[in-house]
Amino acid sequence: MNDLSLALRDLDEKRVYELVEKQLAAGASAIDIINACNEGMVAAGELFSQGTYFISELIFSAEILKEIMKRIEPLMQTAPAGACRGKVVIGTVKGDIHDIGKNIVVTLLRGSGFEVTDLGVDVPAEKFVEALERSGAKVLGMSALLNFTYPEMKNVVEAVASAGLRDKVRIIIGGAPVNEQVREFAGADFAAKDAVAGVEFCRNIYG
Ligand code: B12
Repeated sequence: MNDLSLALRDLDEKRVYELVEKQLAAGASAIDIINACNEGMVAAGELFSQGTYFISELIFSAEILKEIMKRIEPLMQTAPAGACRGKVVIGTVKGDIHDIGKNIVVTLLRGSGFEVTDLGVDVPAEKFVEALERSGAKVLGMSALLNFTYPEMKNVVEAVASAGLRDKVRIIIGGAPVNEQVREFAGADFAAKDAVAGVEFCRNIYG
């Protein structure tokens, strides 16, 4: 972990903002900053599971990260305004309200020229299906950070199949604990290790 990850883990708000400015001035990209923050958030999560941090500390870590995102979001706009590379539907699955990672994916996708329907958090399967039917998107992204929401991802994949859309829509999943086993369990096409991998996947689908 670098200084920024450690300062975020320790919830040293003032130092976090100073380090973001320092690293940007030294040439770090928005993605470098996000990756460092991600490590800090995972470490804060570990302190929570060990009982050192309480929910209030997790809420505070999320507030700090949201402030950082306000600062770096403008740096994530790489496509010319008005470009449309393709459509993507995305949301955090039912039962889960974590949205910082999903919002980063949305910002990166929009910044790369994709038209994104962001359904928000705690999204039931039928809402994903409706949005796919309405938009004609070829990619569905699901975010999930809680182990117990894995069956819900599978449920969404099955709902997409029941609506007759499974061969038209590629499904990606993401969120810190998501891996190849979860992908297989859910029946998704791709498990993204981070937001950049998700955007790459969408680029490949839309050529
Ligand atoms: C901040 C936080 C919260 C905040 C969320 C605020 C918000 N608006 O999102 C609050 C305080 C509300 C919260 C609540 C809870 N949390 Co919480 N939380 C976290 C924490 C510390 C950081 C999450 C985060 O924002 N990370 C930073 C972002 C940038 O990372 P990310 O989400 O992984 O996203 C990146 C990639 O994964 C990827 N990505 C994410 N989604 C997607 C989707 C697609 C399609 C793609 C392509 C890519 C992609 O892109 C991002 C950038 O690369 C994690 C720790 C961890 N290990 O992640 C725990 C953690 C996820 N929480 C946990 C728990 C237990 C809870 C609670 C149940 C606690 C409680 N007792 O109430 C509740 C659940 C509420 C609910 N029903 O959802 C556990 C989950 C354990 C598990 N695996 O099941 C964790 C792992 C902490 C821990 N170690 O115990 N939490």
